Amino acid sequence: MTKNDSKHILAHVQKLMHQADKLLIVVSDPIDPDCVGTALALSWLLTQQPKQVEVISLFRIPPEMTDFPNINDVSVVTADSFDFDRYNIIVTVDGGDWIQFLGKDWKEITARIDLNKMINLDHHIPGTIQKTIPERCFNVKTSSTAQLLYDYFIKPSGVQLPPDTADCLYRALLYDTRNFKNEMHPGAYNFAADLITSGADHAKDVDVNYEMQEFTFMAWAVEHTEFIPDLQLSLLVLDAGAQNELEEKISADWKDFNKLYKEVVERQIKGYNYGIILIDNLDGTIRLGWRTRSYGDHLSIGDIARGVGFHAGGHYNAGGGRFSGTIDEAKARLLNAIRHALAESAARLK
Ligand SMILES: [Mn+2]
Repeated sequence: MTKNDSKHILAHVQKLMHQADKLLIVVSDPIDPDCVGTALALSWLLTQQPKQVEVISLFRIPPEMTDFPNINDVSVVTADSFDFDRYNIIVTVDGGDWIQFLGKDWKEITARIDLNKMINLDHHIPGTIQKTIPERCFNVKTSSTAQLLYDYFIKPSGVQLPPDTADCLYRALLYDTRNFKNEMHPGAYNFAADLITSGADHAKDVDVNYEMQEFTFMAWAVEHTEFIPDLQLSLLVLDAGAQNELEEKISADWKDFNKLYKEVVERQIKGYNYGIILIDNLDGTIRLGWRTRSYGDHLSIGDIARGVGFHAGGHYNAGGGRFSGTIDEAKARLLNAIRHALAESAARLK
């Protein structure tokens, strides 16, 4: 997208929102501080104008999000019984793929929504939404979708943010950058400074603790991680047997508790630049998650995964994907492709 395209899209998207009187905002899976904070702040901004706005999630709110400011303003709904026709405009925030907003039945759901109503605001590598509605996807490489919303919508409008909305945006920024560590694109510190001026409480917002289950998961996972030094790779494979163990050790919701592992293990061990998790969804599909060290010239795990049959998206250094087939096949394909790509880049450097 050129700068000119981007300007044109922004103007188009702003006009569509301005003309609408009933707007729906949809948050993305994973339900995290950025999608929720952005959705709530956009909802606040539109309500000032004044417009009717509703924020929905088609996914359950995970336990670590239950104390997020104003989280009760997000209604959890099911797509089957939800009437999308009631709204003039539907805004999807912080995700590039339909599946992240509408779930795995997204094809059927998008077939019954008027796609001319849809807008996407995002800072990830563009995915399936961009392919369908390119003229209504406003995508900028910012620290967070929260920053995109602030820089291009809130700040230009000149309105004064209330402290609780500033907290929502500040928590989004802290989460997506892992407290100013990753994805610090231009403007991120100015954004933070403006939020503090508007009343965001840094000490409170940064005081996010992990559930005990996070530590239980990490201890178990470290023991079960394969460290493959020649591929600079740590790999955690969660097949049916591993999942049974985790269910007994933690609970049926064990998937909610891998954030600490991802942060600590996947890109912070010397020599291990790539961290990968493969989870058997037990429905013929495999879920992929990856982290790459942010600094340095590293392979794109997203490109590699797409090259061997995965659907993959997210950021260069942190993303996720899906593969149809067995977990052994997913693992073999990925490791092979990474081995090849590393050999190729080593040969290039010679
Ligand atoms: Mn984000």
